Amino acid sequence: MYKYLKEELKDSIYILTISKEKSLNALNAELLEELDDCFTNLAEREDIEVVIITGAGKAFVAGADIGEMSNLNANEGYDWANKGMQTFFKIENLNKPVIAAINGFALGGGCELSLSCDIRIASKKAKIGQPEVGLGITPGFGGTQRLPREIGLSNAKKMIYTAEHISADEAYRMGLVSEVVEPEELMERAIELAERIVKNSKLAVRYSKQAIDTGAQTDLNSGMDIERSKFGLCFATEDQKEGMKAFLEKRNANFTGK
Ligand code: CO8
Repeated sequence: MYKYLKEELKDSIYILTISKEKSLNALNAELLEELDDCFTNLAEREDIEVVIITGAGKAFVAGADIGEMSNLNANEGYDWANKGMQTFFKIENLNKPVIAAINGFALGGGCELSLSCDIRIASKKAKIGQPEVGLGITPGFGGTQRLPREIGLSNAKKMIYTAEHISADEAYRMGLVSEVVEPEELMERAIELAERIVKNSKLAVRYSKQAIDTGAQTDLNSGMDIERSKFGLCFATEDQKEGMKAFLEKRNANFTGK
């Protein structure tokens, strides 16, 4: 049981709602600690295949807690950034896909949280931005690194230097989110995507995630090496045998994740 995280399990889909509505789900130390603990536990949960993160109320996450950060010295600022980065690495490297269902404000650390997820979809009401320079700081939970990797240097620099909030449609045009839906359809759509993922081989999805994420940090030839090795590993799994047999027998596959 967490103070700021609501958990819900729908078959093998785990829905995490960040619930600190009074401060628009701003990430304070306690909430960040809970997130860290939650994702440590999720890594062990073989019964869970996909994770969805959303926020309660009108925000996904309106950033790191500004009140808490306001009196930090340089060393403490470094440590705070480091703490958030470690947690977001846990999310990024989780052994199952994570979908960010961006329901409202995703600012600063909130945008960065969504960037550590595999897939981002947004409600039409979402407002996304990196407002840090307006507070006299840089993004510190991965924004200067993950954002340009997602939307290119120019778009990322525009967002970070101007500190402006962009609309969900603008985020879609930039490739920051993959889909924009009506607010009331957001969770339904996130669950639908998760269900589609669950239908496939858990192992093949996991290997794909590892290949994409590791490959994204390397050159094309090294990336191809990673792909070749993951592809080879698939042929040592029961899921590969079952997936191909099912196709040839014209039936749905019954994957076991082995
Ligand atoms: N931190 C703390 N409290 C917050 C935050 C926040 N990030 N965002 C909102 N709140 C609080 C408000 O202070 C307010 O509290 P109260 O009711 O006690 O006055 C409550 O939430 C509701 O907010 P508003 O009244 O402002 O609601 P509005 O609808 O008028 O405005 C906004 C919504 C536009 C989202 C506005 O609240 C806002 O601009 N919030 C700040 C957004 C922001 O700048 N986020 C970036 C923070 S910096 C960051 O995330 C850096 C990450 C890396 C850290 C690295 C560490 C070194």
